[in-house]
Amino acid sequence: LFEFNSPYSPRVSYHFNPKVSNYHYGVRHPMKPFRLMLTDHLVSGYGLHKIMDLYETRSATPDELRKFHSDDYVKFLSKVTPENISKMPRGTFEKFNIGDDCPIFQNIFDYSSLYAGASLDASTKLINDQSDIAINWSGGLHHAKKGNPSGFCYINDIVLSVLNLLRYHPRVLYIDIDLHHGDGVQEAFYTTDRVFTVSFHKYNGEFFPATGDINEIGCSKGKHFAMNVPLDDGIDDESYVTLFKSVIDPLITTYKPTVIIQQCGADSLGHDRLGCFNLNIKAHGECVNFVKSFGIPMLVVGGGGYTPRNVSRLWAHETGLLNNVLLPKELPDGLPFRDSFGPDYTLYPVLDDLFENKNSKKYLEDTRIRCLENIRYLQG
Ligand code: TV7
Ligand code: ZN
Repeated sequence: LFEFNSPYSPRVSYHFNPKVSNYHYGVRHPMKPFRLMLTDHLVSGYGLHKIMDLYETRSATPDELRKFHSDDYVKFLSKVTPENISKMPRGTFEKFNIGDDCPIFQNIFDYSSLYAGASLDASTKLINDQSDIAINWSGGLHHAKKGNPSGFCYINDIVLSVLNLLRYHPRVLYIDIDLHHGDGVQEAFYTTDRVFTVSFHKYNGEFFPATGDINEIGCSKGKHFAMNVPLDDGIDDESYVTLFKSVIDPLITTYKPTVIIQQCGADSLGHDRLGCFNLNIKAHGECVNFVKSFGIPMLVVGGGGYTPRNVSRLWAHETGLLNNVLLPKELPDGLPFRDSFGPDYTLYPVLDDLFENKNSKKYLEDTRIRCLENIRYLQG
């Protein structure tokens, strides 16, 4: 492995459970937990498992889920099956937002408890100072609400982890680079100054979940402790990374978080099945590496990502970066599912130029200035 020079050599823990990749949302559903298996194969194929602490994770308990989610929702999720859903009281579908986005599939509660348990384990490693960076690629399901699932997310593992971290950390910074707005996390901490949430996402007032306007900045004690960076189709590497760094640098320096959670949704990459941005793997990774460079304890989670081969490429690359390793473009020998990575069979295929960049220089500059103004309020 080629280690690059860095003044910071974090202790990295990797939290995974091979079982999570076996659940199915349904044949036509874009969310494929199978992408996690591809990711784990790339990570171990490149030998990264030898330089990190590996933890096979446990399920979160119903009591742990209830730290954020309502009693009746946790009970519903633990009881519901594809067979009994039709026999539930009238109004159940509507009440719990069940439908195409959030279907009831086999063992849905085991799936949700597993990815949530992994994020909880990872956050506990940070609290106990047993690692500097804890990774859970199966987590990052940022849309789930207190009383219902939303946008492919059933349990909000991020909110649960933030609540866990808040027991010991005075200030938590949440950074979300998924294509979609991190609405569930923003909503949960909208009125507190102990959690700063910032989300970069596609926004036009309609695109799911239709929130994340630049004017959403938090309220009461939380006013100025939420930030939204709405973007249009086709944003490219240079504009995204420049904007990201120019906002995150003063934000970290001013807010002085004691711990950072970064959601690394891979649907902001070019060529994503549900996406409309033009980011390449290295640009997305540069955002993660930039946050790492501050040397603050980090919980790193996954999120969206609907072209499985690119999701796994991205998260393997980012696992490398977090370990001060730049993975070579040649895929490891004997990689299971090698066929998935054709026709180029490399780690860094070109993913740009599908969408015209609709973010003008002027729009990006205005957005940057609005964000910096929001940060200035923190100093007062
Ligand atoms: C974190 N976009 C989650 C992102 C959640 C996005 C949506 C779909 C979709 C669902 C399918 C499907 C799809 C081709 C794409 C308004 C609707 C339109 C359902 C068909 N194909 C994350 C959620 C988003 C389900 N939802 O941030 C089964 O696209 O736009 C919507 C809502 C109503 C419901 N219909 C879509 O990345 C993990 N859903 C095919 C089969
Ligand atoms: Zn998304």
